[in-house]
Amino acid sequence: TVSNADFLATVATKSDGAALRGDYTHADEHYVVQQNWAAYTEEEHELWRKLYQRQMSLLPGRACDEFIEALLQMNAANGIPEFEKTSKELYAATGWTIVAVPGLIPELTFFEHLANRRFPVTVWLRKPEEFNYIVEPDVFHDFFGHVPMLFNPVFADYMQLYGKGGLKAMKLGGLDQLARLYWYTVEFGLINTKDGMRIYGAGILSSGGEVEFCLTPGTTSRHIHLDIERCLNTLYKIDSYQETYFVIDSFQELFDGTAPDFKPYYDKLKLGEAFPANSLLPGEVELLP
Ligand code: HBI
Ligand code: FE
Repeated sequence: TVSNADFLATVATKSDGAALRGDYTHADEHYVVQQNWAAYTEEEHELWRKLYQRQMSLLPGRACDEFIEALLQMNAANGIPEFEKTSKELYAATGWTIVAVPGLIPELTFFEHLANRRFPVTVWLRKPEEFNYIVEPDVFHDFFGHVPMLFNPVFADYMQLYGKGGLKAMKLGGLDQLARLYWYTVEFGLINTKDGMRIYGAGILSSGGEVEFCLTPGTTSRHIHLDIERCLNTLYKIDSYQETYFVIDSFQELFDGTAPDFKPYYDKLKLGEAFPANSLLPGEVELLP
């Protein structure tokens, strides 16, 4: 099995929109397109159903309740969903909407969407041979992995704050640091619950292998409590399962930690070396020994 961290790698590297998979010719100035739902083939709907079923068989007891409950309400098991329908329900729940995009979009545009409570969802679906591994985010990763969490009001506010923070980080030269926070929370985040540790990160939730791996005790991967400055300063792996998972106690903690101005962090961290992806610092506790 290959980690689905691989496909997220392109998020960090291909931000100029060049040579990306997907049809960018009909995109507007915000990189928004029509989903063109009628154009999906029956084979694609069938592939979606298989992806959905495989993932769903893994999620009970591993994904957080907020994710599973929202996903079930979205009624997305029967084929590639119509964005418009879920977008209306999402708007009613948290004021977010879904916009269709051709694939990866430039960072500035991505942050502008988030800052305005719009989540960009890629329209195309992976090929059957990419069932376990795909290089770029597709509709399954974006819709199945990301959209359910946007039904949670606190997480939804965090995502908007992240978008606003991205726009600020671009001006302050803090993008490398801030991107690590997205990676370790939105994509690969874990949360402590009364029932045990659970997943809320979309990169894990849309991946076959890492759902099981990330909650397995005794692996070489670290599970440490989220400290924002530590996270901003931690490198990540794009070609393997994560070597560090940052764990939160609540989504409120995530929101509160992100509310302060990050400029002092950027100014300080720019002067030093980032921590390797597999570091355990003095005083840090492994939460899943
Ligand atoms: N575009 N469609 C899409 N999806 C993303 O997740 C995305 C993107 N463009 C840029 C980008 N992410 C990032 O650089 C953010 O991580 C920080
Ligand atoms: Fe993603």
